[in-house]
Amino acid sequence: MSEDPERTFVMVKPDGVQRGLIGEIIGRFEDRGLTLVGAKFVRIDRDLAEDHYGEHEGKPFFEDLVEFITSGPVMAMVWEGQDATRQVRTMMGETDPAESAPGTIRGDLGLDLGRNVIHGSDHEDEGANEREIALFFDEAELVDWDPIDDAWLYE
Ligand code: D4T
Repeated sequence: MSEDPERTFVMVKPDGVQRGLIGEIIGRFEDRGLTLVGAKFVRIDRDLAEDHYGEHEGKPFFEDLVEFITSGPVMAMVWEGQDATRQVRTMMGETDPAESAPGTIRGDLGLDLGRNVIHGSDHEDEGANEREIALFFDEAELVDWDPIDDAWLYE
């Protein structure tokens, strides 16, 4: 295991679910060497959506955002690994898929800002991980385990 493992919250949004991209996205994180420690396939209700996107309340796109994120099921996950939050954000690309580099999740799988396929906790927002993980998961729903390839992933 990494000397300094970190847990980060990731969610395949309703567009990613509807487009059948859950497997593709999970595969990218597995291939990178991150470890899945929690997963939940759920339909978010309005209260949870407003909590999750609280920082955007009052902005012009807030209503559409809440409407969209509650419009169908999402795949909520917790991934663990060295520098996991920042690495996941880099793998996701920019908020706007149109500005995202090829090779990133949004750069390969999306085109429109309002349909950007995936969410990951912001590594520049102190405490975002803990806050978002706690919104979606109880501690007992997160699984501590040791993948057999750890010794080959970390020096
Ligand atoms: P999320 O939170 O969905 O992972 O996206 P980001 O962390 O990359 O970006 P964000 O919080 O700034 O935006 C949240 C969400 O709102 C949509 N959005 C954003 C939008 O529809 N119009 C806009 O102008 C902005 C800035 C896209 C992502």
